[in-house]
Amino acid sequence: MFCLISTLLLSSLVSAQIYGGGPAGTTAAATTTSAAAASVPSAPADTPGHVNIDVAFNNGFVFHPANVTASNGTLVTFYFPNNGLTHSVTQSSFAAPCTFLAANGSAPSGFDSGLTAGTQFSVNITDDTKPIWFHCKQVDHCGMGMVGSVNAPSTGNTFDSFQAAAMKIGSNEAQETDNGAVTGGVNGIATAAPATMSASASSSSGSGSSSSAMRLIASVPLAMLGAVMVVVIF
Ligand SMILES: *[C@@H]1O[C@H](CO)[C@@H](O)[C@H](O)[C@H]1NC(C)=O
Ligand SMILES: *[C@@H]1O[C@H](CO)[C@@H](O)[C@H](O)[C@H]1NC(C)=O
Ligand SMILES: *[C@@H]1O[C@H](CO)[C@@H](O)[C@H](O)[C@H]1NC(C)=O
Ligand SMILES: *[C@@H]1O[C@H](CO)[C@@H](O)[C@H](O)[C@H]1NC(C)=O
Ligand SMILES: [Cu+2]
Repeated sequence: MFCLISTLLLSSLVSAQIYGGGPAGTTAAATTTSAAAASVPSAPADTPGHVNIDVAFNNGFVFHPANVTASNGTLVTFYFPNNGLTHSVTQSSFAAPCTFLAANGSAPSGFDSGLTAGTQFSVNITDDTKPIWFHCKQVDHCGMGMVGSVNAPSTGNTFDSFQAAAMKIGSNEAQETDNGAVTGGVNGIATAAPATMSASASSSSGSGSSSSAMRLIASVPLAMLGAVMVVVIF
């Protein structure tokens, strides 16, 4: 009888854990997701000199955060998920949100990660007094509002009006060619093409190590619960 009750109790615990049925289950489910996502780049918390942005956050057509402030010398790093769909961080202009910023006279072209997945891509801010506008060049993403800005003004040409302009283009967005990564940029410089991120690469950026460690620790109670379950049932 006692054994039956504990088994029932445990199975409800386990299903709560799998389906996120209860408060404890929700936490456990979230932990499982993070642990499983360890091979998928996910933006760590910002640290001094590093601003981190999730691309396609929660599988949405968004950058998260989409509007950031970053001073000269700050490395803004984009984390691309590896979920079967490629995205890009492609510099554009306020006037043409969904169009790659081409070179013009002595002005260099914008940066472009090119369409990519499971990688990270960094832009070093070189003039924080001027805004950087960017979008995702994947078909229709820009027109769905997948745009972002660095150091956008709080009035006038704001991030909100930039995103509204992109969404006004909507599905009329011109399909862009993808020629891979373009380094360089205007008001910010990408020094390298997107690179595959490993757990150790994340640590060496100085900001990922603590969160990776926390994920490992957080996964321990889950394993223990599994062990306890096995002992009780068998
Ligand atoms: C950004 O570029 C500046 C100027 O080249 C350099 O001094 C700085 O170290 C770079 N920042 C990072 C985080 O690489
Ligand atoms: C190129 O730069 C000039 C001078 O700043 C500007 O008038 C012109 O509109 C620019 N062309 C494009 C295509 O942005
Ligand atoms: C950042 O660098 C740009 C270009 O050198 C410069 O014009 C600007 O004043 C710098 N920003 C600050 C806050 O010093
Ligand atoms: C975007 O960020 C800038 C600071 O970089 C801020 O001044 C502005 O208010 C923000 N705009 C929106 C719409 O959040
Ligand atoms: Cu996209």
